Formats: sequence, C-alpha cells, structure tokens
Amino acid sequence: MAEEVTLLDFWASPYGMRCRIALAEKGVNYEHKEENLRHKSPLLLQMNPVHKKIPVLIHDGKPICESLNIVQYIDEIWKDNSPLLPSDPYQRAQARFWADFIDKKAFEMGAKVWKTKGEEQETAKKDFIECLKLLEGELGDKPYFSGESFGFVDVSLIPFYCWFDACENCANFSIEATCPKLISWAKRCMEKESVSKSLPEPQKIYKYALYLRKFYGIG
Ligand code: GS8
Repeated sequence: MAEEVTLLDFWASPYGMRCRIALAEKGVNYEHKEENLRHKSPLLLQMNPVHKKIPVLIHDGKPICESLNIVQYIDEIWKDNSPLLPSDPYQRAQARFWADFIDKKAFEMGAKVWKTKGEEQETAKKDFIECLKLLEGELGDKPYFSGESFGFVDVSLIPFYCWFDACENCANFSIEATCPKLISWAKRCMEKESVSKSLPEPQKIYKYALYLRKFYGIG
C-alpha cells in the first residue's frame, strides 16, 4: 500500500517551509493542507494537541510535530537520497546546534525586526544582524553550511530569506551591506528547485507583514 503523507501548513510560515523543502529534496509526494490559523481545523487540533501549531507532518496517520524534528524525521525515513544530516556524530551535533541557534535566536530576532518600532526595533535590528554575522562566520567560505552539499542547517535557515525584504523595508536597513556572504549563500540555495518552489515571493511576505503590523496596531 502506498504511504500517506500530509503536511499541515501555512503559506507564510518559515517553519512550514522547512518541511516543504525537506520533502522536495527527498522527492516525497504528499498532500498539502493549508491551515487557517485563526480557525484551526479539527485535524490540526487532534494532531498537535500540545502546541496546536503548524507544521505537522502526518505519516500513515501518525503525527510528527515541530519543524526541526519533522526535518530530521523526513531525513531518517527517506534516507536513500539527499541526506540532510551528516553521518559523523560530531558533525551531526554541530548541525543540530546551529539549527537550534537559528530557531531560538535568528528567527526570534528577525520576527522582532518587522514586528516592532522605535527603539525596540533598533535593538532588534542590532541583535538580528549580530545573529546573521555569527551564522556568516560559521558558513565561512563554504558553499553550504555543512560543506559542499545542501543540508540540515541550510534547510533550517533559508526559509527566513523570503522574510528579509519585510525586515529591511520595515526597519530601513540592508542585510547585504553587512552580510554579503550570507546573501550569496541564500542566492545559491535559491537556485535549487526544492527551495525556490517552497518559498513564497518576498513581496507577498512583505505585504503580509504590513497587514500584520496594522492588525496588531504597530504604527
Ligand atoms: C514553531 C511553529 C509555529 O510557530 C516549529 O514547528 O518549529 N517551534 C515550532 N507555528 C505558527 C505559525 S508560523 O509563525 C503557528 O502555528 N501558530 C499558531 C498559534 O500560535 O496559534
């Protein structure tokens, strides 16, 4: 019997994008279900009763939650092609460390940049750039974070690239001016179909960020 794979997702979610990219890298066919996060479906509430958040991967009826956990699961189940995590235990630990940093620092700071104003925004901007510079240092002169091939850390970070315009336009700064190598890396990742097809247009994201700023009453 063919396996059943469903992704509960939301188009603008960088967490959802991670799963879309990983599934595309592996060539997995799946059903994509778009959630309305203001009116969550009974399926989402049933599949992720703890956090009630997307993304959720449903594999043959079993839910897997949390994007980094989902990407690792995808890598373990469909292990024959495009490995995402390195096989060496130390390299694996390092990859998980940076993915965790991206989750807890870069994504959090990046979201603060477009969600705030005034002094709070200035601080968020500085913190965000600091995170990106650390990541740029870790990338070094390698084409991808793990070396020659696209992997777990790349999948973890690249979704936020489509939010860069929103950050830059809402806070009036240029990421490329301070992190040119990171932008070159992002453009390299975007050349991969698995990435470009999984990310929405930056303009659409920017419009959505403006809508959210209005919705939350941020001037
Ligand atoms: C974060 C998922 C998340 O924030 C992960 O999967 O990595 N740590 C989790 N999902 C958001 C949409 S993206 O901003 C979500 O589902 N929010 C609904 C809610 O908070 O009610």
